Amino acid sequence: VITVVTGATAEVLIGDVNPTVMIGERINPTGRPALSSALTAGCLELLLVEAHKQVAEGAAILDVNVAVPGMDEEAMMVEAVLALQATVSVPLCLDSSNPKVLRAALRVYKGKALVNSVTAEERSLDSVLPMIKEYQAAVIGLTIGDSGIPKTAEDRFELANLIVGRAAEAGIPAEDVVIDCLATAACTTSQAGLTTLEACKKVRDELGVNQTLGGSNISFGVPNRSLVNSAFLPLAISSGVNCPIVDPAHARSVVIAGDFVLGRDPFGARYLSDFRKRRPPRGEEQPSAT
Ligand code: THG
Repeated sequence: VITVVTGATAEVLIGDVNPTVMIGERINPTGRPALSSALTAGCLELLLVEAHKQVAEGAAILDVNVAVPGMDEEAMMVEAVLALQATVSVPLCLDSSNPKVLRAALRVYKGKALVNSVTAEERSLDSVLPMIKEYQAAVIGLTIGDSGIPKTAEDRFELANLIVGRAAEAGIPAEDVVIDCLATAACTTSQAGLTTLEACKKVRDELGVNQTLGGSNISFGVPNRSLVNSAFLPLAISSGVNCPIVDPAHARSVVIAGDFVLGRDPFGARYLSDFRKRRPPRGEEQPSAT
């Protein structure tokens, strides 16, 4: 199954035989006071800087979340989408829990967006799926039901199945639904990572749809987060996640090496070209530690 999303000019294909697609997570004010105050002041400069940096680091899609408590999220989202699409060609992943904000973003979006997200709750399915159909977009389906995130992999799978089924009834094909089995902090439940990975495998094997995950959620609350994220990411990829939401500066090398060993990079062509691009010019190598 191939999911196609497009930006102002670029087209991105998500699928198991394609290289892993990184969705850049950094346009998100949560935990980032500098970005929050810039957005509050109506200044989009920092947001555009983050966009360009992430694209340079290999993000193929950019997640856009501009929810700052007390601010008009709808107006901010529209401004952000217009400014981003005027300067970057990559597709955007429109990230809001408010369907009104998502609709306003879709109205001004150029291309086929990835909408983040719909849940398995009736209220969400009823408001989000019709607009996905209307705007011919793709959508991320979170495995959250009426009683929250299920504790077992089986129950998360059932919610994924329900979302894909309800999307079909609304006229949305399975390739336009990207499931998110939800990574949660490993420090709160030690089985959290395993439960998520098990759910991902079941969704891949039984539904065959494409999958995303918040790759940095696993490490909330522990030191050296990027190390923990780097350990989790290849496991998620080998369990069926083919478009994780990540910080590309940290995830890029892991994703490229991971794709190489998982046979998604014939002859290691991408691995080698990335290595050559990043290698310092002759004579400027760092002395090795040994
Ligand atoms: N699934 C889907 N969408 C999502 C998530 C998900 N969107 C939001 C989030 N989860 C994924 N994005 C982030 C963005 C940032 C961080 C984690 C996940 C993060 N930020 C640092 C912090 O909060 O401490 C700050 C980063 C910095 O300052 O550099 O960890 O699961 N579909």
